[in-house]
Amino acid sequence: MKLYFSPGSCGLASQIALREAGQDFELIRVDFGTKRTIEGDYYQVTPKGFVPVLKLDDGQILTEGAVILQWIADRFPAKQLLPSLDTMARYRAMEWLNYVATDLHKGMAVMFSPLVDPESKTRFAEGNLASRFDYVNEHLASQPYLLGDTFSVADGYLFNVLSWAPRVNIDLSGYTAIQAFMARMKERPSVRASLDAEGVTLA
Ligand SMILES: N[C@@H](CCC(=O)N[C@@H](CS)C(=O)NCC(=O)O)C(=O)O
Repeated sequence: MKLYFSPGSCGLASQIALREAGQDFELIRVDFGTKRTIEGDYYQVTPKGFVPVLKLDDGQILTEGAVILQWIADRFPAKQLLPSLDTMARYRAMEWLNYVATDLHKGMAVMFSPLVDPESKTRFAEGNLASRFDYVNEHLASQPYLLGDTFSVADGYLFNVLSWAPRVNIDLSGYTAIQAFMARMKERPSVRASLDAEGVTLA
């Protein structure tokens, strides 16, 4: 398998999931500025031009982070990275994956956008994102991981997205359960190895 990524972006969650699944994979770095990799034009890999992309051993391309995470969990079920299909617990997991992908990931993306002025970003963080952080913080106050007592790929995605906060001047220090979650995640060998592989150091 090949995982196409760019350091510090949303491919980290897929890498964490592959490591949690105990899989070997090749990391291919995408230059966002040129949309090129060591292999050439990234648009030949995916016309979307986005990371993450997982290239499967049979050559098929899988896009959309939340879907890649589910593929990894379902492909390696012994690792129990998500509840089984056809259980209500699985739909709870999908609720979280969707929430992280849409409300959090794409919300945080606003904070990176060169199309949005700094004042609007501040208003957006206070008027939109803060309530999302409140919700996550309250949820994590009573359990160590999003789905309960054990890690799932949704946790890797949440960690990935929340780790961007200092880069966009969002202060999460007042959210004590989120802080504990981030510290817990940083202790996981999969997370450490993924950050190292990307050459990313978190504050
Ligand atoms: N819908 C996609 C969005 C992925 C996405 O937003 N990727 C960003 C990085 S976090 C990207 O590749 N941006 C390319 C660019 O900025 O040039 C998914 O959920 O996987």
